[in-house]
Amino acid sequence: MRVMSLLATLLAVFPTNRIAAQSNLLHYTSPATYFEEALPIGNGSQGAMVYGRIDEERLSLNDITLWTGEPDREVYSPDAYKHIAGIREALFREDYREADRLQRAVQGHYCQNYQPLGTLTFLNLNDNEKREYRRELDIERAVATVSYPGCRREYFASAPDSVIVVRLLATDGGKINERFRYHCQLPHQTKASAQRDSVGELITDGYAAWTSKPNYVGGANSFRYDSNRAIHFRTIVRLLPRGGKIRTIEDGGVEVTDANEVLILIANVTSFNGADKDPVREGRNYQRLVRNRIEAATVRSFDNLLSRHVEDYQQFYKRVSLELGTTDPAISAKTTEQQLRDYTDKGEKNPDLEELYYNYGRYLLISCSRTKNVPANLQGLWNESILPPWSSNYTTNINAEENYWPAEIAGLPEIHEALLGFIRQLPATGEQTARAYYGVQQGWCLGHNTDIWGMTCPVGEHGGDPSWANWNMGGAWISTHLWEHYTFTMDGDWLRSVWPVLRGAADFCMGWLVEKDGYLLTAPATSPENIYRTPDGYDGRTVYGGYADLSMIRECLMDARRAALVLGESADYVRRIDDTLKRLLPYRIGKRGNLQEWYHDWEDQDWHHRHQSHLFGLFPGHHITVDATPELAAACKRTLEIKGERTTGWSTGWRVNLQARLHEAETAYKIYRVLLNYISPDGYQGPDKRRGGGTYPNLLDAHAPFQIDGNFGGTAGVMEMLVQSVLNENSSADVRLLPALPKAWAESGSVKGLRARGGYELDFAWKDGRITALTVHDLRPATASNAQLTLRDASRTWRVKTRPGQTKQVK
Ligand code: FUC
Repeated sequence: MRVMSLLATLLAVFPTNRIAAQSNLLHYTSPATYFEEALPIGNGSQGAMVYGRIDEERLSLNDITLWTGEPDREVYSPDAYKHIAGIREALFREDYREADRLQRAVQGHYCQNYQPLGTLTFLNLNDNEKREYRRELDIERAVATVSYPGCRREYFASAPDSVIVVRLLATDGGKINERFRYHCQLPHQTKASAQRDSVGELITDGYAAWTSKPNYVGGANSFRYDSNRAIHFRTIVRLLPRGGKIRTIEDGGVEVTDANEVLILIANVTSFNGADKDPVREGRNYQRLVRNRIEAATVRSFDNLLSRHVEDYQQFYKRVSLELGTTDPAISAKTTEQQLRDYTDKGEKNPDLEELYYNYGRYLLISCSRTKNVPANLQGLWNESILPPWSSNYTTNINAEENYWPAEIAGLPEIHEALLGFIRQLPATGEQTARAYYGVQQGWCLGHNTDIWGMTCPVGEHGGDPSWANWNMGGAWISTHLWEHYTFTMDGDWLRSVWPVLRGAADFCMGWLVEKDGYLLTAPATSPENIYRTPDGYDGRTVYGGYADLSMIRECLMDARRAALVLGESADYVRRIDDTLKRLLPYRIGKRGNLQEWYHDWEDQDWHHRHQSHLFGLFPGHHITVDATPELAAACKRTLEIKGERTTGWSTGWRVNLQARLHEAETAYKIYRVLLNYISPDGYQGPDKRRGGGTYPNLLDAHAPFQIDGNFGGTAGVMEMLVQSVLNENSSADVRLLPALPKAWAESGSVKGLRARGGYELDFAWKDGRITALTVHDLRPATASNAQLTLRDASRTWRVKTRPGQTKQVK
């Protein structure tokens, strides 16, 4: 956005203090009616959805550690493993009905629910005009603003000061007159106070249910409350007016009148103290902590809080910048929502919007993933419901992992840490699950869901559909993140620290495989959440030799093998893995030319099913590639053709990555555009409503409903189109530049700060699809030895020798 005339247009449209580039700004001309229009802010632990309403503002608040439940200590079905032999027998005599029936015995309890914290509303006592209304989210600074005649409001969530900050500033000679109230759906008490016309507070104490079930089983009736159990919290909303008066009002609120400015500080702390700690008896001293945070933030000025926040946020956000082309200023001048509509309906060319969606994924991840051992959940951290869809939990057959696909490539390894730390805890319950449910004596495993308590058992409570409930490859899948983190950072000390976890995941896989017809395979197996149709017309779930399991096991074992070599683990162990890999049932290509999902070449009940887990080896795995296994890559391509284009948000995001790995530039781009399809807010019922997978007006991903995984899948997909990398066994790295650059972005573009496996950061620019400038930064630990890096684009190859700390311009 360097063109002068464009700048002039922007100035006219946004006469604010500063102008964010279009690829860093969401902007609207009306307040949010629905959640899917509101703007998310977050400091990685606390977050808010900002509606930006004039008459009654609504700020929905969250704390990423507020969940129902308690530590997961009891094994729900201790004898479940006894049923495995019977299921296997049923399968091997091809009695799939019986296998499906018996699978229900191998199920445990459901996971807990992520909970909303509360809502701060402020009722405007002025009769403000509604003209010239603007609502923006500047993702370069992580600040939301709302302005209308008489008032300007700013909102941000500060990580260094652990508070959400809102400032209401009277403009145009007006005054602030507002009534503040706090609402909470959980058992709670709110106390309002006001002192000496200078400070008011709303203090809320509350607690979550000690147990609950997901919306699709127990619903609201499953919630059990006991004030002596479960996660407790205290929220303090401190109101600091400048000028005017402050007083409490009858119904528990605080009123500010005739103020020139009101600074609002919001802090919350829960008693959650780790997955294995009782949140009451061993909980955090949340009441003291929250008081300290509020007092410490109060000492700072708004400007100081803001500058500390921006500096902190930008240390992550500014690591990457991306230019894919220039948008017509007439298009940029439209609101983000209108741009999204026109992009969808008119097929408008809008590289700034494409960059914005990409950048938004980085913004969202930084904003929701900075809590030790508590990763971004199904909605990041933004949730208003006590019964959120799928509990807003961690679903491990795609969603939890997809959230972190962009982390390493976008230069956010610290942000990945929330998930990596969480994975480290899983063996604590996962070893029990391996023994009790599967009779596997070594290693650990993880089922379909997990929660803040790190539960690992298969869900379903003996009534869940085996297509999702019985899947047990969560450990194999999620552990690949450990190796990925190593390949990007080359931090051997770190790898050693997680080795028992990675090895445990691999050990479970090796203990779970059985031999049939001379090959190792899993039995029982399911393929997330797909259903096959046998030649005699049975629609079944349970199989032997499912290829999704095999692809995840293959990848997990390959990672464990590489890690064992790096760490100098015993040769016997490496040999055992090698032997297992050799005997794994090989992939097969079905009669449609597709990569087979089932042992037999059966029909799918629905060929357009959203899951594509058997393509795991192509992405996020690495063992199917266009160069090394071209037939399998072609079968993956065919599978995706059969599946078609219309699917859920997360599935669309995944497909961008899959197509990028296939080097199918135009298809990857087309699917990225499908991901950016305009979808109406769920509550909107007008005749022109749009439903399905895509993107809501606030650019959050529509499954639908809202799930954040599609945002992260899309962000990862853009990077996968621009750079792909592998770490070779001899520690050299191969980087493919512009492996799937579509025509729409080919003319000219640049990217700064993407990371490559082997421990590198890359800056490069292109013209007409060819690299014109390339810089490599060697980020490996200082102790690493010199390394060899090979980079290539469609027409050239560069070989670079580097040492740690070095920056090289490649000619
Ligand atoms: C998996 C998916 C669903 C949804 C849920 C949270 O079960 O199959 O589509 O995303 O997770």
